[in-house]
Amino acid sequence: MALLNLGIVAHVDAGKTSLTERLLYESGAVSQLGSVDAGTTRTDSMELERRRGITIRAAVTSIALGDLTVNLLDTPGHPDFIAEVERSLAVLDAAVLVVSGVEGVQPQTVAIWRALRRIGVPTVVFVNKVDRRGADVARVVDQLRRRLAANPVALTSVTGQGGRDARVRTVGFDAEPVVEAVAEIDDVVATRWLAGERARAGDVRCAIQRAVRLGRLTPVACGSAITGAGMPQLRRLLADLLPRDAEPDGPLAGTVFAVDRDGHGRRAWLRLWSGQLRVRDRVQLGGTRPQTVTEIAVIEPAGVLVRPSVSAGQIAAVRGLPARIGQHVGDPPRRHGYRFPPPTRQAIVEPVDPAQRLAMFAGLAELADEDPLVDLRLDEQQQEAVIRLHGEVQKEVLAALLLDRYGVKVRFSGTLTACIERVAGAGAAEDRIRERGNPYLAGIGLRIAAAPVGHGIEFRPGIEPGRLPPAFIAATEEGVRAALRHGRHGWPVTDCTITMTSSQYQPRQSRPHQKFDKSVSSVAADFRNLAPVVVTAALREAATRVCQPIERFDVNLPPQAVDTVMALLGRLGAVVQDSATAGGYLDVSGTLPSARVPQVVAALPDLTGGEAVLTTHFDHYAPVAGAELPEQPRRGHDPDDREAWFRAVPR
Ligand SMILES: Nc1nc2c(ncn2[C@@H]2O[C@H](COP(=O)(O)OP(=O)(O)OP(=O)(O)O)[C@@H](O)[C@H]2O)c(=O)[nH]1
Ligand SMILES: [Mg+2]
Repeated sequence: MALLNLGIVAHVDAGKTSLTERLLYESGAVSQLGSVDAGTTRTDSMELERRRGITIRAAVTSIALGDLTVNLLDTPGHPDFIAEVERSLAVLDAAVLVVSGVEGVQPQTVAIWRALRRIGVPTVVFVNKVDRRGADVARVVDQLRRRLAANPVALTSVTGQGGRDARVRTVGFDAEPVVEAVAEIDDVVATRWLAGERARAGDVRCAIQRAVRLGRLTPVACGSAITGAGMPQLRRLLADLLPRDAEPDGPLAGTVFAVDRDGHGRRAWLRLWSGQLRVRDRVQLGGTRPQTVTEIAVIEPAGVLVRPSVSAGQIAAVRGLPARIGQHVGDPPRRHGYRFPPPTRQAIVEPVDPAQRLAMFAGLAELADEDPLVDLRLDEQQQEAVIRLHGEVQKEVLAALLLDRYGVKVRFSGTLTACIERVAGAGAAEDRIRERGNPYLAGIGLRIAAAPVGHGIEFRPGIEPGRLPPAFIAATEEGVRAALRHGRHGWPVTDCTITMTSSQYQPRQSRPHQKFDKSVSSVAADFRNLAPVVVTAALREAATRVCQPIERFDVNLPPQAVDTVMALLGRLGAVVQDSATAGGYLDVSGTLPSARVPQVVAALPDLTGGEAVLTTHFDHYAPVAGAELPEQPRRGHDPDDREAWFRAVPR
């Protein structure tokens, strides 16, 4: 049976969850149509999602469209949860980009569209809410062309839009405007078209299918998830136009895109690209030891069903693997990664009742394990938990999750700008066993060097294979990564390569009848604990620069406010790059440090009589120094005090 993993993506409130629910209902997967507003949809199943009517976590369901099984991934639209979308994109075969027929293309639509194109996900656009007052499908199609630079082809038409009776009709593949649009990008159709012959619907359909795969054409359908208008047409387009790959045979390969917990424990959600995974198979993930799969539940139109195995193309919830989001089994197909903007703010989380500190740490650690969005940085010495954030809603969600699940009430320190540290040059350091007060039975040499922006942290076990047991290499990497979470100035270090240049260990003592003796044999913890000391020394030589996030802003100013707002922007360190007048208003765009955005947002309503609209999004990191350095929420121990480190982490 052919399979399609289809993402439903869009800006917030476009109707993704309602559309998913409608597709489930129309295909018979649910017998009653759920509603977001009543908190009864299949995919918004978290208590908090139901209460707030927004999607927070991506959720998978499945429907049958004729001989095609479609797994639907309903994703969140709120920008605070963009990382969740990013993970879903990594496992999709195709996507439906939902755009509200009333609100039209939004900044978030643009961001998601760019990501889809960059990764090469075939996309169909669904213009939703044609039943709502103010809906204008033609305007949205025009926005797709102008703001997304898409090549849209409308395959449905609507009558009576803006009211409950809006009706959607199919536009045939052989209709004049469709053939004309396709002829522009397809030679087969163009040849007939130019010769004045009548186009064959089958040819046009195949041409669209090819063009969708290459991202050269975007089919557009419209309708309403609430009234059901346009659903038969959308279902047909999904079945007709999107790729259905034959199930590939081959070695086992899969990607973990979500982790959650149910009443029976932890589950890793895996999309299998090729091969087959069976219960009791032993699987290796990352550098860990092979683990045994204890249960497999496959997403099928009938539900999430416990099965003996999962095959290529399918999505399953797997138990037994300590998998983290983003990890791979085997060698998955290479996809061009796409990273959405990083979180640019951070806050300290504290229990309201100090006696709940341990319970809070345990809860946060579990949440961080399920959701890398909870970028938790535990400061063991100061017992603080710092969370990196995309926005305020994320705080609320985290607080509600901690309360609902773990009974811990928390509060946040004021939100601060989250900086990073970039490595300036190159540095190296080495610690050997029993030298310079090294209390660990481990010797490590490390070289650290700056890498291009966006490279991330790359660890290279540069020493000859076999020189050091793999478990010790893995422990060193763990220690290195942990150390890089706090650079010399306390911010996380990114974009560098760390190469292991030397190693020493004491082999396990294996005299007969003698028990393993930790005092004379190296253990993984020796490497995990020593690595940060060596990293810190190498970083001192390499030096790091603190960089702050800079946002791009666009603001639309009424004439009487131009002078005061421009003066304010100048004072706050904005760089104006462009300005143009339109309809008496001045459109200004440029860059501004993230840390200053709240001040602009707070001042604008008064300065402009509530008339200015400001939008901002992350642009880049730029070095910052001196008085401009944003406030640090916390300081760790002195990075150069080796003795303090050894005392804090005894062997
Ligand atoms: N009139 C009308 N309302 C709709 C339609 N689709 C969704 N809505 C309403 O729009 C609101 C948002 O719908 P959702 O389905 O939660 O939108 P979403 O895109 O999943 O939202 P997030 O997951 O929070 O990003 C709800 O109040 C829905 O009832 C539609 O076709 N017509
Ligand atoms: Mg939703």
